[in-house]
Amino acid sequence: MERILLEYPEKEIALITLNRPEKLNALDTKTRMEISSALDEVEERARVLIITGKGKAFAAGADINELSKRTPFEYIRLSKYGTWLNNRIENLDIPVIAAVNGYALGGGCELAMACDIRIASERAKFGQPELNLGIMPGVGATQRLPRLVGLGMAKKLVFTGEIIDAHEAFRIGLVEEVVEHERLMERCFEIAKTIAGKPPLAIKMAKRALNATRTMGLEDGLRYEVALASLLFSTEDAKEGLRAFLERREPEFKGK
Ligand code: CO8
Repeated sequence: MERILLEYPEKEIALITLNRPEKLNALDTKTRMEISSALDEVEERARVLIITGKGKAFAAGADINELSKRTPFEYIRLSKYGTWLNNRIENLDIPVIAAVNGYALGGGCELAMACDIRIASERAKFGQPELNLGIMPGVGATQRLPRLVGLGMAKKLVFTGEIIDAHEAFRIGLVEEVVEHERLMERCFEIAKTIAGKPPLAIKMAKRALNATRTMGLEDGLRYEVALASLLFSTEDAKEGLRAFLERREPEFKGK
């Protein structure tokens, strides 16, 4: 891998670091392909994934240099591939935490939004500045941003290209927590460890049910929740969790 680092710093916790700091981790096709192949491994080996960026950016967007060389026809493939990759992250069987260490702009903000949880350093900055370049968001922002911050706020950010700081991102619901820059990774690992201690099948089913809110109405979503919850109830982990509570001991989950 040239554009990313893939590590397992803690048991069952994977860390992907976008590693092209000299270009503010701009997301070119090579980077996206490396993320994609890392995901195949991570989904097998880890219970939680953290994505962050090296240097002063999480990712400053799609690689403008690469974009500028593409024909409209070639753009379709880029846009579809970036969208596919963000969907793959969103639908990964394990939770994904974005540790937003700096600029998360354009495609970088879209990548953060595809993650399940966003924790921002006080140095993080967010925005969808595509319109300044005469283009528009192409890998998810028009759909994910309104779902997180509301349609009006999403329109304001996309139409103005305004760059907002981490506290404003927290205020509007774009990130779940803001922490001191030095504590960013510590806090993300803290959350990751808590999640990794939960029964993995329950996490998987709960993530599926929660993600279904994107595509299902309330009635269908509630039916889907009943189906998944009923399936989960038949697992060994469910029996173990309930029994351990009654026996006043810590449960030992096996992912079965
Ligand atoms: N693409 C390529 N290179 C970049 C990018 C980028 N998005 N952002 C920064 N860089 C490069 C700079 O060109 C520079 O390289 P070099 O040193 O070789 O000249 C290096 O990174 C450092 O950048 P700056 O000198 O500009 O750093 P500053 O601290 O002065 O500024 C900013 C930081 C404000 C973040 C500034 O770099 C900036 O505005 N970057 C562009 C942000 C942007 O417009 N992002 C949106 C890109 S478009 C997009 O994401 C569309 C998504 C949909 C695409 C669908 C197909 C995949």
